[in-house]
Amino acid sequence: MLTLTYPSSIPDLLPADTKEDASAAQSPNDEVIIAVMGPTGSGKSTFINLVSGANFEVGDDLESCTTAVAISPPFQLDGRSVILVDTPGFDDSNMSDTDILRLISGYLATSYKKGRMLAGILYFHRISDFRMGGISRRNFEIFRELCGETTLKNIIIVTNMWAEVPTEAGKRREHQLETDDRYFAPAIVAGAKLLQHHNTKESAEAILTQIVHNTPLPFKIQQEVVDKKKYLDETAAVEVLSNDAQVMEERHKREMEEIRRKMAAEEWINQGRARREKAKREVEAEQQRINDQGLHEKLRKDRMNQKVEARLREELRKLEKKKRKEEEEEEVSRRLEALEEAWGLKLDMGSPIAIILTLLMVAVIDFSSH
Ligand SMILES: Nc1nc2c(ncn2[C@@H]2O[C@H](COP(=O)(O)OP(=O)(O)OP(=O)(O)O)[C@@H](O)[C@H]2O)c(=O)[nH]1
Ligand SMILES: [Mg+2]
Repeated sequence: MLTLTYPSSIPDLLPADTKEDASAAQSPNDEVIIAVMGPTGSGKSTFINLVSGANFEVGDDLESCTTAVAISPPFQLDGRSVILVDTPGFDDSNMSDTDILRLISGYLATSYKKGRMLAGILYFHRISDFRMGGISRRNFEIFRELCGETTLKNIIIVTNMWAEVPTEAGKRREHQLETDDRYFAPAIVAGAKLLQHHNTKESAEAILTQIVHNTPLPFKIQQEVVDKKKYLDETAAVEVLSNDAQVMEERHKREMEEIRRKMAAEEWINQGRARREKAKREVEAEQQRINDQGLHEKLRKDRMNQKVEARLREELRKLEKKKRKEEEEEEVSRRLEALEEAWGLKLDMGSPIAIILTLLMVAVIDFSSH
């Protein structure tokens, strides 16, 4: 028995002509190769062990079991030498679906490159599953993209675990799977078969008999990767997966964007607040400066005004004094003239009598002006 394990990077680098192909040693060209695929825990390894005598590990708990592509020993069936290829199931508890697809497509691509074509694929589905939910449907969708349309006649959808469900309920589910467009109906219409497996060797052989004489056809992923030299990431099967991954990535991106936007908005608000506060402080400082300056100016002006006023007042006082003196002098000379006239005198202004009279008159004038 040969077990092939493909590092996850190999199919990424497909077209697979650069990697050593372990599958080349698997069987002579006349051997019929049939791959067994389906969700984890659907009974693939159990089926292969039962019919081929292989001893693949079978899961007995909730953990996924098969983690690599594994080839059964050849066994005889209906005159043909048959080998079965066990594959890890999607929804593995330890590996991502992308890694599983890498393993499977890595095997399919390299064996196809070596001229080993599959006679068909068995796709396992537990009839005991009372629902074929989104994940099961998506798994089958990936499988469909891996196979392509034209090879569906080489596909058998195997329902098993019939003992786990009341017969009538099982039949109702089988009918629904067969006829409902959300499930297997489109694939069946396109040529796939739906067969029951009852966990016996005879039942397993009856299923394989339906496929061993098929004309091997290249599956879509083999054509994409080998013939069209596409990278695995560009294949339709990966697209189904990457749609999920894309949705998650986009959601993640949106959330990150939202966080970034909020942070930027907060930063902007904080910066704005800081700018406003700074501007406010500057305005206040400027205001203060202007006020201080105004006060100084006012004080300066006040001081200046006071000085001017004092000077003006002094000037005025001097003028008034001068005017008063002139008026007094005028009055004195007017009165002296009146006296001269009254007394018929002609006073010499420098004479003692004139001085005495003048002083007297000044005193009188002063007295009367007060
Ligand atoms: N009742 C019943 N149990 C089965 C049948 N086939 C498998 N089982 C049980 O289902 C469990 C899982 O079986 P496996 O053969 O390991 O399933 P698998 O599809 O190879 O799982 P992975 O390797 O994880 O992908 C085991 O406990 C089996 O004993 C069946 O036809 N009927
Ligand atoms: Mg297994």
